[in-house]
Amino acid sequence: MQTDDAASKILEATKNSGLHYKNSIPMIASENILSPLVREACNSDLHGRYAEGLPGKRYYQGCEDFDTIEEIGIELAKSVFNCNFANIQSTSGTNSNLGVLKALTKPGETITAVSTADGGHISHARMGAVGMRGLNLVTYPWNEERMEPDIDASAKLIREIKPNLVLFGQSVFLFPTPLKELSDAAHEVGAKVMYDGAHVMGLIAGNQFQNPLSEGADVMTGSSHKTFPGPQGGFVLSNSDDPKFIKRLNNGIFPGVCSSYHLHHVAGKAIALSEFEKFGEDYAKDIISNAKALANALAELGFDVLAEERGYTASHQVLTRHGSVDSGAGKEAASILEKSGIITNMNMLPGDTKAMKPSGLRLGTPELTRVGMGVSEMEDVAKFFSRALIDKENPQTIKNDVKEFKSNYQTVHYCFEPGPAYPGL
Ligand code: DSN
Repeated sequence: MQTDDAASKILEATKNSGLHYKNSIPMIASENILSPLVREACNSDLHGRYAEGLPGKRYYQGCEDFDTIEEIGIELAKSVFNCNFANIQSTSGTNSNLGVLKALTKPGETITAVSTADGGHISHARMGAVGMRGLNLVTYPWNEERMEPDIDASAKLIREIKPNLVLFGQSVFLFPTPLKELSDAAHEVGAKVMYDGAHVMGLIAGNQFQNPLSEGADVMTGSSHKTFPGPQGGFVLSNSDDPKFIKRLNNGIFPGVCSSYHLHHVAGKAIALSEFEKFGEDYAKDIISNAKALANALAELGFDVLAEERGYTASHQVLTRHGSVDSGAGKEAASILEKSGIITNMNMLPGDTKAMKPSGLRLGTPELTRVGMGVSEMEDVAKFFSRALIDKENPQTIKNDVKEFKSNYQTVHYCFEPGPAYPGL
């Protein structure tokens, strides 16, 4: 292949990145891999095309076939998420959040959300989308034992400050949000309720976590590429039958925060939705049973796993603490694990105040589940953790063993045509 230096380096690094994941144990809770059919849609000619507006009401010619794709995708999203309205255009979870903030708030209004220190997403923060919309942010009192907003104190807060929008959902997300109780308080003061399900979209669609739209959320946003295993992108969903509200949501996305959106990813999302209809419930169940098995195995080996009293987790995530708060021990652990072939991320846990020196790790099971690992493999994974972090074995020896172990898990499952998980590598 004829390339210049830069292109060669980029292609080589791209291949190496793929090989890194292929030969590792990937446990970033927000990541996943594509099925062969979704990958085909994402690699199609659609990647360079434009379509602004909604199906049948476009600003460009040439959209007839794409209209078919988006119409099918919308119907599938409504069916998979059991709701009346779906917009599948947004290009990420944050982009969905920005669109909804544009639709439902005005600068200077007040929003309540989970603080980033307690696991809230960056787009819920002043430094992110909430700040960009010029909103006053008030964060919920947090129950550290239960790893959720303190129900009584948060309901009291909502009744006192009367926010315009009440936002729930986190990036560190072990347990369902007590939504019914808190939505009642929000609706009493005339606030709309928004639930950011980015991390748990697949668990919700698979009926294994909570059903925010029937527990009081007026709108749910989320990513299409975490526990919901599609291409990178977002969703905006609602059960409202108010056409004005729906129009505001659609307008929040276009022309609010997207002009063109990523048509190839919309096609990929639509295929992922159709695969999820058939395989999603099993996938969601397996992700959660793997997370529970991993948490139990790590705890038995002596790791400090959070939320023991609640059974450690009811989601795709497990949290472990590796030293005292703000010690940076989580960062150190993530680095040792990566040298040992295990990809994780450091994370702030209750008490930590420094994002770059946290004491914790956040571990996710979506990708391991997708390549066919089950409960017994979670015990194998926990043993690799123990060798790296407790026994302090030579990381390279562990990395070689991880590569051999992972060579047995190279097929993507829960899709129409199981195929190579890391194709072309
Ligand atoms: N920051 C991402 C995560 O890993 O949770 C979500 O956007």
